[in-house]
Amino acid sequence: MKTIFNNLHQCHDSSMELFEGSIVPAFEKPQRAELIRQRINEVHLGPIVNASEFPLRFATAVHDLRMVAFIENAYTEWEQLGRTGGAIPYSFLARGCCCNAVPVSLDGRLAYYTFDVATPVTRTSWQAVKGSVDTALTAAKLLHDGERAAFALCRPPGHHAGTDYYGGYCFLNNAAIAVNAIVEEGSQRVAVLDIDYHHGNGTQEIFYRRDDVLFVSIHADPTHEFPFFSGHADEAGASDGEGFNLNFPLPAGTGWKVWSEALGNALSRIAAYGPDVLVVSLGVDTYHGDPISHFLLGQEDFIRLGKRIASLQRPTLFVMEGGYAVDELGINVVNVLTGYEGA
Ligand code: SP5
Ligand code: ZN
Repeated sequence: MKTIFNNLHQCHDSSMELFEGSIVPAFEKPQRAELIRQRINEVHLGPIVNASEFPLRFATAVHDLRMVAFIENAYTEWEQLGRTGGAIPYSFLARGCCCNAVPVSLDGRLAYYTFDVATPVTRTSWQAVKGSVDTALTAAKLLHDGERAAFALCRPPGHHAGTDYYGGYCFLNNAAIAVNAIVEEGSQRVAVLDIDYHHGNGTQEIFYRRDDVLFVSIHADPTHEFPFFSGHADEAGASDGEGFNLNFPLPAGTGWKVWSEALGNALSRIAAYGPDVLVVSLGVDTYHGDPISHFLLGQEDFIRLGKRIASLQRPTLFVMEGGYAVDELGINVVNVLTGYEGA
């Protein structure tokens, strides 16, 4: 299959992250995309194609226009205040507040739009963020033009970004923007299978009231794991979307046996839905060696899961999300794709 790549990903390089009370090197770093690209070349998965540019309206069809503009311009304001480093909040919007107004000050708007401190806007982040959206849209276009499968090597990732908030290393929701574009191009039904270790809270929220997009996610139980406030089994969708959201929260220590049982159930639901297109939010932070996660999938399991996804026999768009064990990242990601192709 073809891979879509965008060199602009390098423009987002946030160097530092707050981890268990200490400042450590960022887990979500440019090397991730470069290593995946290297591995794709090593195993001759297929051609690597540069992303094309798409109008921003594809992003603002899914996200609040003011948030998109905020991400684009936050760093200019940050610098005008004489600050250095990445633009991050020092405060957050809490539940039960009386006023939902967007604050005027930059720190107020950071508090409003961001839900963690791991997603800093740097001087050039916007180029990478827009480039990542373009990567997903270019891959979606390939499917539209008749490819059976494509891999959008997106970076930064997207599935934690919702309509009007961002966080979890994600600014704009690449997968959701691609899904929405696919529906606008005429698909009646699109299914999203999110297999990142973390719940895809942003994607869930964006499609929660829609029945033309089925969202199915297998992830760490949010009672113990980030993003904490989304991903429970009883979140089934609302209004028109009721019954079109399906979560499989799993405990720490989950290995292939239990994980693949959930996958079987997820795939049954997707098969029953009969989507025109399947979009896979592909995180490999389920790997046993991942530095921030607690599932136990092995390198060979990623081949197995690729095969299982292929059994659906739907046009499939893989969109890169998380995975932080950099030494094995290329192997794990490409194992999913070769498992799919070899099935
Ligand atoms: C796209 C994606 O995978 N985003 C993940 C963001 C996770 N950020 C929170 C990391 C906190 C790690 N806590 C680890 C506790 C280890 N005992
Ligand atoms: Zn993740």
